[in-house]
This record gives sequence, structure tokens and C-alpha cells, in this order.
Amino acid sequence: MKALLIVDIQNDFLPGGALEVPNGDQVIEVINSVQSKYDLVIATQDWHPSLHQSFASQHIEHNVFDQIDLNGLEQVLWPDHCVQGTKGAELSDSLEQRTIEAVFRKGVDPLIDSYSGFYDNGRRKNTGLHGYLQDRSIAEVHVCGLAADFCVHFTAMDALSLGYRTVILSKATKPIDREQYMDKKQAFIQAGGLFF
Ligand code: VGL
Ligand code: ZN
Repeated sequence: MKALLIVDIQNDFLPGGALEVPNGDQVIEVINSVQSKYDLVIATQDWHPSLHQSFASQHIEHNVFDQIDLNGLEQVLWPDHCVQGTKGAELSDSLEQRTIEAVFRKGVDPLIDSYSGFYDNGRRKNTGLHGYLQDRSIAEVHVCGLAADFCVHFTAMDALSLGYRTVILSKATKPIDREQYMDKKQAFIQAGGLFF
């Protein structure tokens, strides 16, 4: 069985949003057009409390996009984004949502970021996504959405490590930073991942 994982198609990652991904809106129609090919369609949703420690606003002495050590993990400091209950945190109205069977929220713990849909960045807690996929006999996952260099990448890396045949849909994802994305692409291929 094959699942589509739609990562963080939320207003804040789209043009005009708090952490916009260049041309991020262009992936939505691609995602809508492929959904019917899958046995299961799942979405993830970045869902931060307003005082989340990944926000630069919580670190007086730092700026947006600075890299710091946060409780022993490397952390990029982001603009406030995807705050629980805000319009920016909502899945885009342009995304076909009737097919989505479950939405897994992440980034809820204020002290640790969570790029992957499976685990937080320290692998301390899981979201329940792996158990859900196992219960539905999913062996292959195709990952799409935003952003290619963060949540899509780390979701796909975790999927590989959990033993799924894992594909990233190139036309259905866009990075925040094209240059930095190159190394991550290599790492994914090195780990056995596929690009379609
Ligand atoms: C994301 C940065 C911070 C993402 C989420 O969805 O890729 N990136 N939070
Ligand atoms: Zn976030």
C-alpha cells in the first residue's frame, strides 16, 4: 500500500505568509492532481505555541535565521509562524482536503522543534504517524509539500530510517533556500531515497 504525505501546506509557508517559501503556491495544484493515485492521503501541520523556542522573537540577542544551540540541538531561528489557532497555521484553502484522512500536528512542545512528521528533532517523542501507517499496511510513502529543505526532507529521512520505500515528489515541493538544499538532496539519495 502506498501513502501520500502532504507536508505543511499552510498559509504561513505560502506567498504572503510569515515564513514564505518562494513559489510555494505552485506545488498545490500538483499535489491536488496526484492525490487519487494513493491508497491513503495524510497531511502534517506545523502547530506551534506562541512562545515556541524556535522563534527568533524568543531570543532577544538573536536575529531571524541565526543558528543557535537550543537544549543541545542545532536550531535555526525562524520568524513567528504557524501559531496554533491562527490563519497562518491553517491548511491552505486551495489544497484539496476531502481526501485527507488524518492530519498529524507537530512542533507543539515549546522547547523543541519538529521538522519531521514522525518525530521531534531530538527523536524524543513520536507523533503517531508511523503507527498509523503500519496499521494501514503502508510500505511506500511519497512525500511532498513545504519546505523541501526542512520538513519535507526530514520527514522523508525518517521514513527511510523506518524502512519505508520513500520517494520525494520533485514537482510537488519547493525549498526555502535552494543552495542549502543541494546537500540535503544528496544525503537523501545516499540514504536510499528516490526522487520522482
Ligand atoms: C518548516 C521551518 C520551520 C517547514 C517548519 O515546514 O519546512 N520550516 N518550521
Ligand atoms: Zn515550524
